[in-house]
Amino acid sequence: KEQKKAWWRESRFGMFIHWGVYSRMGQGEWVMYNQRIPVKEYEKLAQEFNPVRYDADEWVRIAKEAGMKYIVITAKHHDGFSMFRTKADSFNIVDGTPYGKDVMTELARACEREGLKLCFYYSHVREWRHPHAQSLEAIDPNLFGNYGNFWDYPDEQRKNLQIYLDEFDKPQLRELLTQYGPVGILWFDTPSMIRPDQAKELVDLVRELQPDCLINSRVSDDDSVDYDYLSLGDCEIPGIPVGTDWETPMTICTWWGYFTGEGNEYRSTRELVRQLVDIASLGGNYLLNVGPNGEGEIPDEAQQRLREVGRWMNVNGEA
Ligand code: FUL
Repeated sequence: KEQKKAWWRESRFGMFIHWGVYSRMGQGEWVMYNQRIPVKEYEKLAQEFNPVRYDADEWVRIAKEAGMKYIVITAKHHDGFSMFRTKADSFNIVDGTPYGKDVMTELARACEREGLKLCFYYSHVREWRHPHAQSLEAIDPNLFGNYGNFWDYPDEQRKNLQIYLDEFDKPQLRELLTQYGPVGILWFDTPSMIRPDQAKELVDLVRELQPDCLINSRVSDDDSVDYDYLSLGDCEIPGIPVGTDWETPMTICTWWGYFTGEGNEYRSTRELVRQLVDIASLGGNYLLNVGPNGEGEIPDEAQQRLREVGRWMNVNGEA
């Protein structure tokens, strides 16, 4: 178990990528929830998703030159759109868009060529498209509709998370772990509402298919579920050593998914380097996010900062 974590411990720095059909709208990955967009309406976005400027080699080059050693990309976020080839559902990049190709195949190839680990973010509980994904209301009636799709599916009592897990998570995890070669991490998000026994079913599946694949702690809130390292809260940097393997998910700007509106501030290169040093000195990993646009490009502001971080790494980073 310790052995399989060696690459991750040595890595220290990874690239997080939030990319999906929402990227076309430029309003972040929560746009469906924030605007209460009905499923039928949201599905139309896929018909216009055509990221012709996507170049996996270029993305991997950007990550590598910044000194990053692994890439965690959103295979499926809360909106339920699959950015990979899947039989579970046609709302996916291959069958549901004019682009018609599996972006993960290219990314897996490019990562392998350059020696970076490919890892998948997977939203295993929170989902706005599937009628059986629950909202927090299921555990507390005061939390009406919280983070679930209550506008299309208002009747919380009829929802049964197990159906969603069986119809989606399990077949899709199987696909993600068999279609692209070795997967570095299955980055689960977010644990709310999943029972420990249900989370264990997912963990067992990952262990069975790829015993070396790491699992982050967001798979479950329950400590009896066997994960490999702790994901801290979004953008959380601890002040003291944590005492176990941990990672900070951080955004390079205000949002995770591509955002063009007001109030999206990029962190300065100085701040990014500072965060990297703080985190590494406390023994953690720094997972820094970029949000490519609907065309498939990593925004210039992000690229420029990553180049500067890379220059700093060349001088100061460990080989
Ligand atoms: C959160 C998600 O809700 C955000 O959209 C983002 O993916 C972040 C890394 O995790 O819980």
